[in-house]
Amino acid sequence: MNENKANINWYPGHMAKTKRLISENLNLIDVVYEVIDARMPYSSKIKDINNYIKDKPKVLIMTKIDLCDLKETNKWIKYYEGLGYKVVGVDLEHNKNVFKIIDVTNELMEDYNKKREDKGMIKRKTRVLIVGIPNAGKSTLINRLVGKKAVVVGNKPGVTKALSWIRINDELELLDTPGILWPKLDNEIVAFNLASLTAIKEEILPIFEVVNYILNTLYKYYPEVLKERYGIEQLDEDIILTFDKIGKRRGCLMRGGEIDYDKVMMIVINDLKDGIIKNITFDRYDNFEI
Ligand SMILES: Nc1nc2c(ncn2[C@@H]2O[C@H](COP(=O)(O)OP(=O)(O)OP(=O)(O)O)[C@@H](O)[C@H]2O)c(=O)[nH]1
Ligand SMILES: [Mg+2]
Repeated sequence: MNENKANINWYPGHMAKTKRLISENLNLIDVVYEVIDARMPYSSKIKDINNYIKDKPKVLIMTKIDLCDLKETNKWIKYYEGLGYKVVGVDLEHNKNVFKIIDVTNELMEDYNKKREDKGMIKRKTRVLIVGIPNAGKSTLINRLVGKKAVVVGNKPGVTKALSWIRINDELELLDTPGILWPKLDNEIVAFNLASLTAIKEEILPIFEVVNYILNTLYKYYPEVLKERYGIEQLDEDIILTFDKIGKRRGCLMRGGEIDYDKVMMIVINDLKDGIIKNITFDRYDNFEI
């Protein structure tokens, strides 16, 4: 893959602004929910997060468990637990394990609440900040916890535009925030994982390179998916030939019978985006140098 695709300086002003607003609100916060995508437990974790959420108690929430390869993702769960994180995996599509988060939050607040009680003070609402990369499922998580559609969600990065407080019940209040990244996407694998799994907009990286990366990654770790979905047993040395095969199989033909490559690329991108291709984890613990 092309070396100079790394070091992508893509850090829009609204992300810097969100970070500033988070810092300004930090003194109101008791607990932080750091939301990451179970299909990329390393790539989707904000690299400089400790710089601005300091030492607040944290819960690491892995969304999209229903779409991941649990065998691989479990290795990352163990890794993060080993670092001292409280990790909760959730499937927000089917509302699984969501209330485990509340139990963990209550555990984190137990000492603090006990101290208040001992001093004769009334129990205070727990205020939680939710942070994570774009499209990780932060707002969906809030809707699940509140039990109705309280905030706007969408299957593309950049849906939430402003910070907003949502009351869950008398004991819990959540601060939803827009997705953020870190200033330099200097690790090529991380950048391509983010693009492949809908955390950064398609146009940030060349779409051809992204699709090439997706096909190569599937071929390396999940060859059966390529076979089932696209009838491909082996990638061609010239990836265009593989595009041709996908195009023929999926009827992406232009007038005159030529392959419509834009359509082929969108089919692959959308198969991941829509969760049609699942049971996949692109970050491989065994191959990573952290
Ligand atoms: N299959 C599946 N889809 C999920 C899960 N969690 C979130 N999604 C989907 O992921 C997409 C993004 O959800 P949002 O809640 O809008 O993401 P966000 O983190 O708030 O994104 P921004 O506001 O853009 O930063 C939506 O299409 C959700 O339905 C999950 O656990 N499983
Ligand atoms: Mg959102």
